Amino acid sequence: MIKTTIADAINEQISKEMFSANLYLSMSAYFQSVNLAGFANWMRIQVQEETFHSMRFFDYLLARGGSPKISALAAPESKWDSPLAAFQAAYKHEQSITESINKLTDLAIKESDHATNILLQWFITEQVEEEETVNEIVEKIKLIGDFTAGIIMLDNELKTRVFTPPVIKA
Ligand code: OFO
Repeated sequence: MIKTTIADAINEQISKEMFSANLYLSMSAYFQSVNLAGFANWMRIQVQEETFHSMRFFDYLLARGGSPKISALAAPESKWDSPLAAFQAAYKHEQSITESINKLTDLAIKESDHATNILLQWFITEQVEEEETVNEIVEKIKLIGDFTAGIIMLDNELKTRVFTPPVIKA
């Protein structure tokens, strides 16, 4: 049976992952509204990634005899000044999620909850990838600058992203 302190922290993380999904869905709508269907597609796939993350915590909590609690979520922003501003906001958000995962890991170590610590190792690695991927796009947009054809080329590249459920090793 999982300790209440850990269960509460995991429930908070479930909400954060669900908020991430909503934030990226909102960004997807923004990109569609400025006719960047590839950027919009990339964000939609990100929604699936975040839903996967929240469900991983949800299922883990159930497996440990805890009770997932679904909380009300704040509304995400719905407008950004530019594709760069949106991706910079996504990068900043991912950094905050990394910090949250790190704090959760500190707690699991403090409470000697080895099983939760093992689960969190996957998320620690995943956050390295999340930050890297988003930052790569931020840097590409910066390189492109005002070159409209470059944005269209990047849009075409982002259009190809598909959701591949991560392979979880036992
Ligand atoms: Fe769940 O990694 Fe992004 O937020």
